[in-house]
Amino acid sequence: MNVIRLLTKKKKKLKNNPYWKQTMLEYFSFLDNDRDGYVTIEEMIDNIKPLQDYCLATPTKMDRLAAALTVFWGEVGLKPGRKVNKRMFLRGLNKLGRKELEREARGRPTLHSAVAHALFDIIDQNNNNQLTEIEIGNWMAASGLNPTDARRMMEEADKKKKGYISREELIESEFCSFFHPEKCMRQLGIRVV
Ligand SMILES: [Ca+2]
Ligand SMILES: [Ca+2]
Repeated sequence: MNVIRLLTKKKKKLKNNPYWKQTMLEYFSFLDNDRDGYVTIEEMIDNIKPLQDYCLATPTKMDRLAAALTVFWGEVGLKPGRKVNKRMFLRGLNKLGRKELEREARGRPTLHSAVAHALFDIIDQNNNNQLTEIEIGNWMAASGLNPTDARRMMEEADKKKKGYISREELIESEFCSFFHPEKCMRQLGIRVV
């Protein structure tokens, strides 16, 4: 393998993108609800429980999300009963990212899209395929975030100013934050080198 090829390969690693790394470490802290320095799949499933009340999600919707999360995070290394620290978390997401980008490039459904679809169905309380600011606010409150940030998220994701976020927009913006840090950075006005 020549040097140029090596460099290109190295550059593609998500782990080497400081913006991605920081975002994912913040996400880790957010997921590590009991603050013990580890995340587990059990903790992830626990974290989504408030959605049932805040978004009036049916048990079917909840089960679908739990199942999609189990597959997605399973590939990151979060198997039942296994504790994952920050380093393992980043390494696993980096590895999954490579596979997900391959699936995306081949036009195959990503594991991430299964999670995003299930999440969309939960946030979309009245099942009309549109996420309003109120529905997004409920989701944020269920996740322990400030529901007033719903407006900011609407402004970022609702590009055509329709007054709602579509399924495609949610999936795209979520996938982007996980596996296309360069796109996200550009959207946020951060210069990509
Ligand atoms: Ca924990
Ligand atoms: Ca709706």
